[in-house]
Amino acid sequence: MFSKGSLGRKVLLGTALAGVAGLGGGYAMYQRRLKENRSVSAESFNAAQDAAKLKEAFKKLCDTQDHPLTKLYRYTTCPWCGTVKAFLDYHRVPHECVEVEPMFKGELRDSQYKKVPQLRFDTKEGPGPYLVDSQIIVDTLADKMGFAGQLKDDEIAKWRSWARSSLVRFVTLEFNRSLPAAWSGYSYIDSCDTIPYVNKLFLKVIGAPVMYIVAMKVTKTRLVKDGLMKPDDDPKVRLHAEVNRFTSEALMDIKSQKPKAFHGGSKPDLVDLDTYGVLQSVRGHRVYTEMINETKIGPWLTAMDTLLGKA
Ligand SMILES: N[C@@H](CCC(=O)N[C@@H](CS)C(=O)NCC(=O)O)C(=O)O
Repeated sequence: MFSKGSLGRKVLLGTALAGVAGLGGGYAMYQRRLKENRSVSAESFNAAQDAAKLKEAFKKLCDTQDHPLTKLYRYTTCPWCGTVKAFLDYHRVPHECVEVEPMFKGELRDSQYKKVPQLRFDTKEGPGPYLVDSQIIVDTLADKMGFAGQLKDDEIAKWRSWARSSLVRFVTLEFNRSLPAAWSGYSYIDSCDTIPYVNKLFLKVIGAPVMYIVAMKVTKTRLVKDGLMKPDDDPKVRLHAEVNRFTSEALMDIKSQKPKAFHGGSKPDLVDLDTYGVLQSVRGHRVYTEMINETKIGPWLTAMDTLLGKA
């Protein structure tokens, strides 16, 4: 098509080289990040916090006058962050969300633990102790707030584990099903005033291809290996089937075989909060709209929205 040495050929070659360099750079960054993320475990980081200050914070979590200045460090599109946000919103725990810029994570510079979600219980005097990892956060707060019984229930554990592993993976795969889809997934960042434009662009150029590759090579491979999908399955069809399974099985009263408003019965329990939280990671996105229009989840989502102050 292009003659040897022509401008078209040079541009094509230049573009291909830039693409390979970009992907190579993205992969190197991804590997470095994985290493950094694994350098401190959530358990050891939590254990190193000031226990007396944490105890004090837990005592006053919902105190309308004297509560800690609780900060939730999160990515809007992180499903695990969604589970913490849902818990805090439902239980009216006063908090402020800090949107972490996903490329350089400058907002986490004071924390040695590099994943989100993280809670920090600040006081008027200054920064306070952290509690990190979504399951540890939700379980710890549930225990402190009088819901320890739910943590011992096998049926609740089964559906929470489904929400936190299978559902998260199906949502991630459908969200990043193609390169343009992965790119569009970062559009939420455009409305974050705290994130500089250059970071936003960098995030899309490097982050979207990396997320696409991770979804195809890691998330899909695990789902296939665990027997949850076949290699040729359409991710959207599988996601919708899982969501419908939630409505027909988790929202069904086992004894009476009648549908119930929430897994928890007349009010949500940790299954409802975790599942809702995971799905909030795609709120406002095509994936969310299609789920509402093409599955049976709509009425439950609307009921949850009302209780969590989103309606
Ligand atoms: N088990 C952790 C998983 C948290 C997690 O992997 N969060 C992702 C965002 S969805 C993260 O922070 N990844 C590290 C990164 O972005 O560098 C939890 O439940 O909190």
